[in-house]
Amino acid sequence: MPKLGDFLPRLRKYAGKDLDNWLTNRGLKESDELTDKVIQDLYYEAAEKLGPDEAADLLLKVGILKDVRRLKLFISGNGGVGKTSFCRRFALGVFDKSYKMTIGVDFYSKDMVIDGTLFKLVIWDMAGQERFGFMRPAFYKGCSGGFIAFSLVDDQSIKDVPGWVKEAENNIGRVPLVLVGTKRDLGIRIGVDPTKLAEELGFDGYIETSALSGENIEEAVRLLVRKINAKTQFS
Ligand SMILES: Nc1nc2c(ncn2[C@@H]2O[C@H](COP(=O)(O)OP(=O)(O)OP(=O)(O)O)[C@@H](O)[C@H]2O)c(=O)[nH]1
Ligand SMILES: [Mg+2]
Repeated sequence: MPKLGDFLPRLRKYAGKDLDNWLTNRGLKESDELTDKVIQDLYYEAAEKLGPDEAADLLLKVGILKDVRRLKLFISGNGGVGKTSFCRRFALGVFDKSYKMTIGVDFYSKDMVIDGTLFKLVIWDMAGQERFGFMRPAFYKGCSGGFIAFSLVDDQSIKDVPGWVKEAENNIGRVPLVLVGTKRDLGIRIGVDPTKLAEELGFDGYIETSALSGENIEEAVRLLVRKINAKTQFS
């Protein structure tokens, strides 16, 4: 794997003396391997100084980033399973114990480096309550893939997963879908085997998460983005 130091001379041509501050602010060293995390830290630091677009352009130009892609994703599933909590943990790094039902739809953005590419992600957080069903179709439009969430401690929520798959398919056809079992920190209390269900319904993956602890939240996003990338790379 290449090292950060391999790219610093070129980067310095554009960033000048500021570069040393960027590195120290994030605790980055020349000897660091160029992992997604290192690239992401450098990008965020550069974005603070130059703005996100210029920072991305710069890292592309010097060959640290392979590509920049924008993706729109959605998360659906029954009311109260933890969709908003998933998004807030992912995009903002926070968790809230109280429940504020989503009215209609909300969205969360985050830039994430995956396999050397900067993904500018927007996740549309759909309200799960029945009464908002009429609003959701408009928001599936343009999504490259999505999460369908159920709670690992709510049996009804996993029973309703096929309905959510159908709703997504009716609105955007077949796109990569990842099944997300939420609230893993509370244990497992469901009568359906999620791995089997995911296979039967043609999901592209299944993952268990906790927005409370943060477990597997980034991994879930990485899983979905990789599936989308693999399917769209050659089309
Ligand atoms: N222990 C635990 N509680 C969670 C977790 N995720 C969400 N919750 C709680 O579950 C409740 C509902 O979470 P939300 O994220 O608002 O659920 P939602 O799916 O967005 O609900 P709607 O907007 O009505 O569709 C809140 O009280 C959260 O604090 C988790 O990982 N662990
Ligand atoms: Mg919500």
